[in-house]
Amino acid sequence: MKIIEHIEALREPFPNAVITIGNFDGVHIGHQGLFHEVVQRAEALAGTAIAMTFEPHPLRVLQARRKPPLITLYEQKKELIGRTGVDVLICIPFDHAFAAISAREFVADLLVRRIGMRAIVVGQDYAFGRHREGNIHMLRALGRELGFEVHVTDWIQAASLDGERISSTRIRELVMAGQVVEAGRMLGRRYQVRGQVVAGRNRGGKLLGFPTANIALQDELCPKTGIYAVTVEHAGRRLLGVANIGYSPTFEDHVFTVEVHLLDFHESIYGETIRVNFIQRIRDEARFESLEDLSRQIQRDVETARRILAAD
Ligand code: RBF
Ligand code: MG
Repeated sequence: MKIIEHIEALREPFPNAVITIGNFDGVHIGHQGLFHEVVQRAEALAGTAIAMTFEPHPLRVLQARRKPPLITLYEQKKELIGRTGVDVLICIPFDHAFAAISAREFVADLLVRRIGMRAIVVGQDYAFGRHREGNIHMLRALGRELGFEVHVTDWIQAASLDGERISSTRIRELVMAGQVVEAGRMLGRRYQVRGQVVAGRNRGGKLLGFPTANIALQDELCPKTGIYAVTVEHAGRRLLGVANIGYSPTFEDHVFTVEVHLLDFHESIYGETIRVNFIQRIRDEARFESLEDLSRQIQRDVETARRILAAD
């Protein structure tokens, strides 16, 4: 997939461009359906499948106070869109100047003249341009005038799960409630966070017999506090682990940490970036009367995690 991150890099139109446009936070199964349709329509035209997105998220620029935590940061979003078969990802640097462009200019100048759009695939509630003044009705009128097809799909609605509508908002709620299995079904993959392994208090190994890799999260959306069975991706390897998210209430310092005890792993990975996939929540954090009690519970968590991960 070719990635274009500056409008100036759009030198000439793409052959028979089929486009979809959105924020695609989470790249969930509804978004994936949309990309699939774009790829198929582009193939039918021997054309180019294009996804357009914005960075930073427009709400961050326009309504800095309303700031839902992103499910997928840009780096992960690029990787996920890259796997859908789309040929080109155009990421528009979003700022107030871009937000001020009229709906008509956005379509006529950017999409049609510069990108070469022949067809657009959008969801039913699609709105675009200054003050979201452009809607499906206007898009269809522009399509007749400027010569492109408009395909309104209900992928997002169609891709419901047990009758529940899939949305980025719902996925955020599920992750924040610790319901990582349900979130994963809507994402079409496990919920993942990334971060660097940093020095912790050096307590887990010495006091409890369970050393942990403490993670400085890059991601904004962190699952509810508690213990989870996880898989960890590190340098192309897939490791198994059990994660603890929270304040370790057995101790007095009450520092929020995200840490993973890796199973059957004895290397030092300080400073390296790992990816943690949440498979299943095991329990809430608890306060223990003694270190021995906590240690015994962690041993049970390790066994529970092994069972969950073996079945996964
Ligand atoms: N600390 C607690 O105070 N309560 C817990 O219930 C608890 N559960 C844990 C479960 C696992 C699987 C792991 C790896 C750690 C857990 N911890 C818990 C955190 C532990 O106190 C911490 O790793 C050490 O104190 C090192 O910072
Ligand atoms: Mg640690």
